[in-house]
Amino acid sequence: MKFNTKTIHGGQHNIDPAYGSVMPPIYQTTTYSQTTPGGHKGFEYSRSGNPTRTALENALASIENGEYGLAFGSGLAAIDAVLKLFKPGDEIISTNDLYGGSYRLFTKIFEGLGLKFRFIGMQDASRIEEHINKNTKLIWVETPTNPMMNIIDIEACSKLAKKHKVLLAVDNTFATPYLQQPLDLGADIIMHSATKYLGGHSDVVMGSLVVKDKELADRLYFIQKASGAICGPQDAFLVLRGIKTLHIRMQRHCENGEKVAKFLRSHPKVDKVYWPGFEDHPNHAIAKVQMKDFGGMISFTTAENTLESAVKFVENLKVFTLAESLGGVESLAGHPASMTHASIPKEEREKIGVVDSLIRLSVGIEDDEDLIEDLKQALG
Ligand code: P1T
Repeated sequence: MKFNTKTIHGGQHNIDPAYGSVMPPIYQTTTYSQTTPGGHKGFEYSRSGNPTRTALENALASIENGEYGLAFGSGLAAIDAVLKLFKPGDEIISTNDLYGGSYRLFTKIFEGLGLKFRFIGMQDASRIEEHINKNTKLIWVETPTNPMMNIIDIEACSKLAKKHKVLLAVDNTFATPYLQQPLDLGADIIMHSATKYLGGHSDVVMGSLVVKDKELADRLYFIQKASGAICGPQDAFLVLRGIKTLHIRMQRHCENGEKVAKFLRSHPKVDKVYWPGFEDHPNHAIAKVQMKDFGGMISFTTAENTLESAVKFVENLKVFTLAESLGGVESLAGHPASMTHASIPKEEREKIGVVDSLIRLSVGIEDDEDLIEDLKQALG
């Protein structure tokens, strides 16, 4: 089955044997009756399993070319489950350019529990190997990175991970399986903030994991059940519905993203524009091979290069909404230094380019002329 068909039908077999409803029912239930202890129809308690969640988890596995999907109450809850695979003393190598909340979870929670993190630039994958030692258990990749839009070579990371027998996890939130399929490139775990493009309508907070390996899936399922950070059935339904239009939404996000990136680059009040579709983007060659298109996420700095100019710009927007998050049908603008990446110390974030004049855009699927007109008036 091709991707555009999988988004609609993938993993959805015999979803409602009772009445044949085309969408799975929302099983808003805590528990399931048993005829005798253990005599149930596959579900006993909704933390360990719920049919609406299962329908979503099967769809997630299908669109990522995986075998097993797991849905959680947020993207961070999904990352938390991955980190619980490890024990004190284990080391994790992570990209140094990543969502601020992931960085906060790594450094403020899991470092305290004895895991050790090394944050490094991964744009040149050959530099990762020198950080691997006998304690290394996981390489954590986010690509494109949030918010600097760096591209990391997943296949090169996977070769290193296999050589050293460590796991490779890819946060696929920005790209989505429409643009890149990390399991096919050798990754072991795909993580999503399903809050973003998978849900697609800014009405759900959710996270997911997809894997191919049965033993890894069993360990993650045990953590999901034992720690309990699951999503509810109503949210599972909404994300399942979102996934059905993922391919057409992504196509438009990419088209609008390209127009906005080119417009920004030509504007005198804009300094740098970060978007992997530009031929002179340092990782454009990898993006071209690894991704189907370049996405609708763009970051840029103002020509004035001051906090005030960035704040003034976001305050002047009318069609774009100033808000955290991304990946919904509506266009959003964010100021990473004070919003999504405020939990990264200033010296650390400035080293990777998250300066006070940086603005991040999640380009939505509105009419591109209205979006460009809005940016023009706000810059003016
Ligand atoms: O917000 P939550 O669903 O818990 O997902 C966390 C997360 C993980 N990974 C990436 C790449 C993310 O972008 C996020 C959440 N990001 C935002 C809220 C944001 O505005 O960047």
